[in-house]
Amino acid sequence: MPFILPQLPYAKNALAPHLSQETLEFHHGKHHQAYIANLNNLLEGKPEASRTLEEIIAKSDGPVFNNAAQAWNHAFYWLSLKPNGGGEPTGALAAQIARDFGGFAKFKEEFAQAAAAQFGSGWAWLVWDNGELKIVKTGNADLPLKHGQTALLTIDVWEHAYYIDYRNARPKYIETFLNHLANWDFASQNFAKAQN
Ligand code: MN3
Repeated sequence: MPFILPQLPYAKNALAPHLSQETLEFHHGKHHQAYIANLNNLLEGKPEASRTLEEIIAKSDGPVFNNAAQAWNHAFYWLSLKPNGGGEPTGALAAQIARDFGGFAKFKEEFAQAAAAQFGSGWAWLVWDNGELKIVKTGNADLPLKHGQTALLTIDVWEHAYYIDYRNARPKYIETFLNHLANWDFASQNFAKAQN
């Protein structure tokens, strides 16, 4: 059964004006779609084709890893965004952020810094790692799963994620993600699952 492009959890214009319909059409409809198509082509007729994305990511490298990881990363990224997102988490995740970063303002600052400092293409993540929250950045297709960490929230900082709407202004895109798009409900669900 070939891998299928997951549907966006909102309409293509639902994140405007922060991320335009055009960005979502290209980013989801072309870039994410291409990773899925490449992965299906690479795995055609091979035993890995029946494995889960996570299993393939754990055991592969090279082009198979790159396309499988990007398929996973993008599915996770779409869920890390929501219309009228941003703001602050509540409950257990908020308490843990206070414990591990010294407050949400500090978290926000460190997250924005990591996302801006990722040289070239990649991702910034909030992860659960060995009983503590951390902010990590990964290059190209690399992801927390490959390093024994549990992803809670991510921002895609490949240029294709923001160039249509923000041109070269990555910090502005990151600020907008934190203030208007970040899906803290999703991050809290991931945090709760990681506790079990
Ligand atoms: Mn992308």
